[in-house]
Amino acid sequence: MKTLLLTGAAGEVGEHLRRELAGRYSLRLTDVRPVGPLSKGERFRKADLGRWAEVLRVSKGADALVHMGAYSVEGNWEQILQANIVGCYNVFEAARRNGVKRVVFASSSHVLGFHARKSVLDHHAEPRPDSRYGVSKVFGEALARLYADKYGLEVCCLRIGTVQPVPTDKRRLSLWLSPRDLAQLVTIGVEHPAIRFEILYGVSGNKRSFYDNANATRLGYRPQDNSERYAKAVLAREKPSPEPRVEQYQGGIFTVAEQLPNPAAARSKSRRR
Ligand code: 15L
Repeated sequence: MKTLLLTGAAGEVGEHLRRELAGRYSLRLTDVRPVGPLSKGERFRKADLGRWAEVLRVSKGADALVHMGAYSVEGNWEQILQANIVGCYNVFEAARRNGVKRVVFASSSHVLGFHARKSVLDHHAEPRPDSRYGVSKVFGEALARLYADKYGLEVCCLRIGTVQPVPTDKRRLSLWLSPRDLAQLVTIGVEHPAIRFEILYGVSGNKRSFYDNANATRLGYRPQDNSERYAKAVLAREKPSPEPRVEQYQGGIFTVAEQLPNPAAARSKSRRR
């Protein structure tokens, strides 16, 4: 059984992954916060991704790194810098130094947030980040590319939409990723023999998707869920934003996050990863 290091294990996405991947991998969990009760096959080691020595230590001996840990909403520059720029660098560099060949990197739909909602984007789309958070994920993808080209790391970047048990608003009907579809994508990222550097969209098979996810289909992704079954209920309670940019762009509230008294409120109903 392969050993995976899961960063960000205490976050919402981490919790879903732990449940979905249980029994299929030996899971080494890490986070700055404590995780919920451990199951069989799980082990926890606390680490701050901004601290090099800690990242080097927890990643030793893993077969693959599943890097979900991040400041996962818009934040101030210091927060983003530490968790998502320094932290991400530490993870890739630790993979290289420890000889961990495979990395699954949680990128985000927010690398593309200033594309219009009516666009359908494939994996060659030009990055148009909607926030400092989105910029940090573009940085992560660039780092992934560098480590793949220069050091032969095998990296699968998942541009994750919103991981939730069910989609909660109109924008997320286009971005929803069910926990079991997330697990399928992570498994492809860990197992697929042909991965060198790939960008896949982390969304379910949503009818209203913002994306053409042909690259994921090519690697065998067959989503089991589609947000459409929730569309009627979601649209019935949807209240459009008075701010036109929120409605116009794929990034929604992230496109105006700096104007909010608390930018982290741009997470809107979704918890930190
Ligand atoms: C993300 O990338 C965030 O990590 C998550 O907290 C949600 O806010 C999500 O995007 C979203 O846009 O719904």
